[in-house]
Amino acid sequence: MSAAFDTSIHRSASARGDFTIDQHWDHYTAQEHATWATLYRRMHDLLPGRACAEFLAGLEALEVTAGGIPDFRRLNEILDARTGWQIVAVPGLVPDEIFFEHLANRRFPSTCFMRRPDQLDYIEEPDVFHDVFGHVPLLVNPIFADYMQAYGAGGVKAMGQHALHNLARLYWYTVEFGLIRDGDGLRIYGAGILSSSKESVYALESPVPNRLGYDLVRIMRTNYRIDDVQESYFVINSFDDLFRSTDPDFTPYYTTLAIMRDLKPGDVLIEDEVIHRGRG
Ligand code: HBI
Ligand code: FE
Repeated sequence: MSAAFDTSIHRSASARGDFTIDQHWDHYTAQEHATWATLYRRMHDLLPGRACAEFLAGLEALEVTAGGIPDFRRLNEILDARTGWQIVAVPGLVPDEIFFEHLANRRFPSTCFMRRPDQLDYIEEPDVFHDVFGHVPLLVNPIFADYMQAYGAGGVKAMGQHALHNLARLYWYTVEFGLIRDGDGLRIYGAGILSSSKESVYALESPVPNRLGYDLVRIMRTNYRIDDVQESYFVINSFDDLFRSTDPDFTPYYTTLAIMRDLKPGDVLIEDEVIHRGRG
């Protein structure tokens, strides 16, 4: 059954202007909860030594476990007390301006449908496992929480400056596929990696992809692939560094970017800080 014919209540269109729906937690089937448990256990086994400490602390604080799809109302009590963030349920991808507007107001739009059992390894759209397991734990971290809000505010602004394609790359290479230094090792913080068992091993351990130092403008020049593991990962030193890199007004960056050529996902430049040069 394709998404277009899926009549699940967790994918039902919103009657509200902000695209939010009710999670309808009581409507999850035993099979949907079991799919969560399978995905959770598989990922959880891989996390020690791979996921960053802040992510693991967030999972623990939220009491997100293998015990089934979490109830957003319960998560929201904890999130609200920690960082003032809220999860709002949405039926799927929402329009960019709606997405940014939520983030700018410390609301994370999370899908609430569960992927089918034949989609354990890969699903193109975000589902509740990707959104809740991958994204929500870091919203417990005060600095990352502020970064996400700043990103939303920046998104609203970028739309008015015709630079959304540039800013979307920042989201991709940080929030979705970011790596962070931990002493002399690397750890994962990107939700797209942390919700994929294959990419959680690949991003850190494969000799194939590039691992390059974080550089804001360089990232905003770089195309990304949505259909396979990444060819390049960018490594931040800390969430504080990441957050502070978004302090300046991006308007002059967008002006410069508009006359620079875009980079391919696998490109390595002489000015890049090369942590690992891929054999891709
Ligand atoms: N909607 N539900 C949802 N989740 C996203 O991650 C999302 C979206 N709409 C737009 C969007 N992302 C993009 O604009 C950003 O990734 C840049
Ligand atoms: Fe995501």
